Amino acid sequence: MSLETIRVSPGYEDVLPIEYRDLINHGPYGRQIKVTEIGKFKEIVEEHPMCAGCAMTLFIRLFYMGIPSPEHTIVVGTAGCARLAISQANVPFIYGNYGDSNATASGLKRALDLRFPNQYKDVVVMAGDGGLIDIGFQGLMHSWFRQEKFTTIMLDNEVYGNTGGQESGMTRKGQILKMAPRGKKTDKIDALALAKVANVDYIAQIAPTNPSRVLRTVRRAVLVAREIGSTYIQAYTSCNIEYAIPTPDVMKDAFDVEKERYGFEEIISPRAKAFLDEYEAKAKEKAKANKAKAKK
Ligand SMILES: Cc1ncc(C[n+]2csc(CCOP(=O)(O)OP(=O)(O)O)c2C)c(N)n1
Ligand code: SF4
Repeated sequence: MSLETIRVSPGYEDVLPIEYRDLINHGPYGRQIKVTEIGKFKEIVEEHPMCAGCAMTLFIRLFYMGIPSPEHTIVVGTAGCARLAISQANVPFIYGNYGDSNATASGLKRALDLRFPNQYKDVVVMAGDGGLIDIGFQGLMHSWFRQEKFTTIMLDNEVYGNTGGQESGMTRKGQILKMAPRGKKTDKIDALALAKVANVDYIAQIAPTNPSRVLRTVRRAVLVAREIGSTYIQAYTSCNIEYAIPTPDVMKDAFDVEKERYGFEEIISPRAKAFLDEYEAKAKEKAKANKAKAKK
């Protein structure tokens, strides 16, 4: 996709649904969105069949606001709850087999680099904890060891939500679930430590309690993957159904879990840090200049 493929051919404006015209005229393409603009632009995901109040949908919505170039991004997903929303988004989506996401993304990213040598194309894997740390573990680790230049986002709801509550490697020890009635016997896998061992260039742990921070984290991860190497975001996105969290308490749970054991953390390699410092300083200068220009 590119801005040119999204734009309506002259003469066809009237026959396209208003939603599409809105997307072109008021969508987030070609510019950087701020959280404070919610309600004033056409979002990339507007409808989805996920459970009401699911924190994963909040994260996904914010993700699409954070990616630096939605018009040049492809998301790779797999079986699991997230794909119900990701497949409705106005950003191309590839549905890898359950467990194949990081292998699919590796091939895709390499092919895109060959096909579009003068245009960056961002690839992001967004999948559940089961899809990445259990069945997708081998593909995940090897993509990191090979330093493939794409971002992996684990939507860590600490359960197989989509299939009704089996334990995953990311479920905590002792946790009782519908399909783990005796409680999980082993510890939650430390996926952040695995990413460190594999020298992933940008690693972040986050809960969706601070929307601006989610946008910045997503942006940083995608930019580092674009220029430097593999990046990984592990996002706590509770499953209110399988963990029986009453809908009004979903955000309270996110704040509580963040405070207890899921605090915001960024681990950035020296080369990624040097890149981000320069990129963000330039972006700040540009924003300042634009503001001064607008005042005149
Ligand atoms: C090869 C294969 N095995 C099993 C399944 C069945 N399946 C679909 S979704 C899912 C679990 C999803 O859990 P997770 O990846 O943690 O995502 P969540 O639904 O919790 O977001 C399973 C086992 C499948 N689709 N393909
Ligand atoms: S089952 Fe859980 S993770 Fe899946 S959509 Fe429902 S609340 Fe969200």
